[in-house]
Amino acid sequence: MRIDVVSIFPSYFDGLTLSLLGKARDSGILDLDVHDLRDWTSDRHRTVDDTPYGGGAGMVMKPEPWGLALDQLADSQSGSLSSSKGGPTIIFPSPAGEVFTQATARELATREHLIFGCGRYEGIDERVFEYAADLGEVRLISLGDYVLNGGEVAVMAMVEAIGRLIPGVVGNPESLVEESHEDGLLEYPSYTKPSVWRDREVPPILLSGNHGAIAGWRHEQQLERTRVRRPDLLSD
Ligand code: 6GU
Repeated sequence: MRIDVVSIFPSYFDGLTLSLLGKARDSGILDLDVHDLRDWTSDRHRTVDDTPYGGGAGMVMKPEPWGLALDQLADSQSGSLSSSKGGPTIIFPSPAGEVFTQATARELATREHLIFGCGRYEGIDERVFEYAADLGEVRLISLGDYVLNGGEVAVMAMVEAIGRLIPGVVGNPESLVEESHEDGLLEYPSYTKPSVWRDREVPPILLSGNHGAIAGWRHEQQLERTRVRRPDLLSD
């Protein structure tokens, strides 16, 4: 999979390349490139924003650097197993977008080429989204119902969630299956040695060696936790 990220703060993403995903990059499974939007400006001040037409607070990101960035990055790998409409999947993180879930991550992990465009200021000139729709499939995606200063932190979360689902990125595929949200339920509680710690015992069933009973208990724990903490997950 190829992932391009465009941002005016590319160094935000240094951390991504350190972790789990660093290995995927080294092994060639994931080709992750972070780009500085200002590389597609041509004025002396490398300007990426301007005042909004119609007035109002804040600044809006100018369309020209985004147009050049998308032209170059969408071209750099066209064809093959990309979005449903051909071309890359172009994702703009936005609190006004669809909410990102594990299902979104699973869907995007099957794509050949993702481009993330991180907006700052009050947003990006609306025509950029229309233009991007001619190059690939455009998705506006939110991390949740709260406001961040820009898309960078959201994109880091999305790239990590997507990247770890690419076959070969997480060492043991079973560790993917038994996680919160993979089966629509929260994860069951885990314990390790010692069996008694500060007068607290590990649930005896886990020491029983009865694997069927343990699986049943874990599933009950998942249901109960989900009922208490996230009843919204059970209601549909
Ligand atoms: Cl994707 N961007 C911004 N700026 N704020 C957010 C968000 C994204 N998701 C939740 N809040």
